[in-house]
Amino acid sequence: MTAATAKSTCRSCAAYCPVNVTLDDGRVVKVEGNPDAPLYEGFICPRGRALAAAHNDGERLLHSMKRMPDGSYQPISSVQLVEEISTRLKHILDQHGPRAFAGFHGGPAVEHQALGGMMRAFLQAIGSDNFYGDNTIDQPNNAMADALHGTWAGGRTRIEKCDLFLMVGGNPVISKQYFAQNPGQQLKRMVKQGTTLIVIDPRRSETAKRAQLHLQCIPGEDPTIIAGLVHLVIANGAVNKPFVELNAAGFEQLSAAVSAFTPDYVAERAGIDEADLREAARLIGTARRGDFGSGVGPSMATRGTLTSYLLRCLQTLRGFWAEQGDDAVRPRVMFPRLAFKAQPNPPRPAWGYGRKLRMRGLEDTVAGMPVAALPGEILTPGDGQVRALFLHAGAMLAWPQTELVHKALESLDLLVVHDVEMSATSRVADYVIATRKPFEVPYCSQFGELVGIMHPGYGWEEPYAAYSPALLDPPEEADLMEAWQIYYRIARKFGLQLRYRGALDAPGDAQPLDMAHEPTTDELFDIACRNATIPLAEVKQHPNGKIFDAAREAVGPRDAACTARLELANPDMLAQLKQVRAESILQRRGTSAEYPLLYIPVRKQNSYNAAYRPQGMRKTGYNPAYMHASDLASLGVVPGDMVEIRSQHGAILGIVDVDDNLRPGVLSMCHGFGRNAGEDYDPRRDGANVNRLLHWEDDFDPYHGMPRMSAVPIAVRRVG
Ligand SMILES: Nc1nc2c(c(=O)[nH]1)N[C@H]1C(S)=C(S)[C@@H](COP(=O)(O)OP(=O)(O)OC[C@H]3O[C@@H](n4cnc5c(=O)[nH]c(N)nc54)[C@H](O)[C@@H]3O)O[C@H]1N2
Ligand SMILES: Nc1nc2c(c(=O)[nH]1)N[C@H]1C(S)=C(S)[C@@H](COP(=O)(O)OP(=O)(O)OC[C@H]3O[C@@H](n4cnc5c(=O)[nH]c(N)nc54)[C@H](O)[C@@H]3O)O[C@H]1N2
Ligand code: SF4
Ligand SMILES: [Mo]
Repeated sequence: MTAATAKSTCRSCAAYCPVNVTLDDGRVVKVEGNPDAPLYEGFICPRGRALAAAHNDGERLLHSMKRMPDGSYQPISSVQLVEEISTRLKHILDQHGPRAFAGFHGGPAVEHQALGGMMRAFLQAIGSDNFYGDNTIDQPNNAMADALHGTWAGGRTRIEKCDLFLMVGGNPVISKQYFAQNPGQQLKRMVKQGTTLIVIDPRRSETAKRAQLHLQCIPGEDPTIIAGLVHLVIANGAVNKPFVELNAAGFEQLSAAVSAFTPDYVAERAGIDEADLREAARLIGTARRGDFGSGVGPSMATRGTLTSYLLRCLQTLRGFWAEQGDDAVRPRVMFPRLAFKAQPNPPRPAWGYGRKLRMRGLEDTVAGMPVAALPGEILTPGDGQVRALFLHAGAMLAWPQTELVHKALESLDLLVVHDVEMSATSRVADYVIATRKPFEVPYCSQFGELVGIMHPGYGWEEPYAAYSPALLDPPEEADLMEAWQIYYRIARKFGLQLRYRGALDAPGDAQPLDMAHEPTTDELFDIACRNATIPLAEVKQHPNGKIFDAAREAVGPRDAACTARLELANPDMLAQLKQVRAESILQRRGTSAEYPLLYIPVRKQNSYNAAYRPQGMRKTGYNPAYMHASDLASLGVVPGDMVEIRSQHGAILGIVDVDDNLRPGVLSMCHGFGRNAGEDYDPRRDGANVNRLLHWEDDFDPYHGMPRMSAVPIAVRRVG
């Protein structure tokens, strides 16, 4: 057989770049960008190219593994695995009831798109509400703020119509969160065409470098800065009064609440120039149309919901939402058609769903079940204790307070992890289910579209859709399962009838699955997409993906009967804002002579959270601890030196590097590195796990429970 090129899609992050895959004798030899695909301009990043190495990695798991009594792992056939897991789970459920089981839907869902639907179907069939996901250690602030403020039924403004874009604590050039299709080029073009880019970030990030104005703030001061901008926009007379009078409530209360956030107070507190703050307010106040985005920075530095809420209010004060007649952004393609209207969707409750969990009274929220409660729900005996967990995530390297997470996972009666390697998280599992690689499973853009409905940084502004079939079979000797299959196969053993549906379908719309003949992933896609605006069969005709003009929607007029209003004065948010203004800044920030620096997260091109890194991606096997040259000098260290980084909650060893784009006093380091609690790690080989510096109860959000994961006070000292 000779080499042939096939079309597919990279699923190594949620940008879903179309790729051309060169196959030789059923082996992936090369992965390149697909220049014939719309929107992406042939873009591919190093992690996409590394998919060839990822498919051929000799360390790949080809068989599922079972932990033996001595802690070692032995291969187990998938038939035997399903048998054993079913028996053990049945015993747990019979003894302790359905809530003893929890599922966690994390990063790998980007690759395995039928997983979420099947996990929900299984939970429903056994009667458990324990569906956990990443959102409450990521950006729950978006869903929370949308609920508290209300949303605009016309959607956001198309980027080419904006003469301003404000990015708060996000770095799309690297993360592809916002402008996901070739972000560097998109931003370059946008700025060239005259759109003003403002970035608020303690680091002069790759995105900030493209901005006209960069506010290089002290981490954790986003609520202060955004309140200051709201104040200035009001003081400058830049409120879009007709828009606000028609569409919003609470203007007077909001004005009063931000009045103490004067430019001098804000600039001093946030460590920025007052002139820059005023300039940002002027640009926001004079732009005719604009849009705002935010990333993990403000979300992780606590009070993320307040930051996002104030950003929504600022957008509303300026009327920066889609106008009647606009071409709607993110129209539904793989979901049922949605009418866009130039009117508000009213606020709705953001928290208080479901039952109270036993940890700090946390409960289900619009952003999902609080992950912050899960380690405690596992470790605390009594009714509601989680005893069996199926985990699709790199929890050991991605969840705060590593020691506690380790203790919790080790204490489970049954931990099942899906993986492609014996990762840090796999090494605490009872069973590791060996999983297929991306080109061995089909891809459908419905999941990406769903993520874009929940977070404005994802999905496609245009009515784009794509489907890629599985390109190759796993190696002959392999015995693998797709992530969703474990749920189906256990349900069959339990004699349960599963019902499957698309993520936006009503529960009553769920279709009974054939429990005698296992469906294929393609058949599950067919069910999930059966109400799509563009039939999946039509999408399949276009191997490069396609912009489907038939799915385009114009923003319609306001309903004559519409009385909904966007809320500018949510009492909880304004109470939090009052607290921000009243508090002792240093006490809240937590820096002191003992902990003089602040740790912040950063994302790099070559690593993706805790996700598997193929050989080609392991060049910098570790995660350097970046600091400004002036901080290195005052510590007496040079790049390559080893330091101890200590927070109030724990300490790690790191290898320092210089990054003069950082604000002095700030240290940045990627998460997703290091080894497990109790395992020795070499910071030059394995990197270090920054989650050891964090604690679930540190300055946590009272509703979704997310703790402080940025702006963490630390001390750094030289070792060795
Ligand atoms: N290559 C790559 N891409 C990824 C990922 C990856 O690991 N690698 N992860 C994916 C995931 S899971 C997500 S959620 C997205 C996240 O996407 P982004 O939110 O764009 O993530 P980051 O690149 O970490 O950007 C966060 C920025 O916030 C800044 N920051 C830190 N603290 C503060 C603060 O207190 N205030 C302000 N204003 N800024 C602050 C940091 O300096 C940084 O530039 O990226 C996704 N894409
Ligand atoms: N300190 C700190 N912690 C963070 C963050 C931070 O910025 N700082 N970011 C948070 C955010 S935003 C997020 S979204 C989470 C992400 O955290 P996770 O949801 O854990 O996501 P990943 O790290 O992408 O998960 C990858 C893990 O899944 C395994 N895996 C399982 N199945 C598969 C599969 O089929 N294919 C592949 N390739 N791998 C599989 C991989 O080996 C790896 O262990 O981390 C959060 N944690
Ligand atoms: S940005 Fe890179 S990792 Fe993400 S989908 Fe595109 S090629 Fe894959
Ligand atoms: Mo994330």
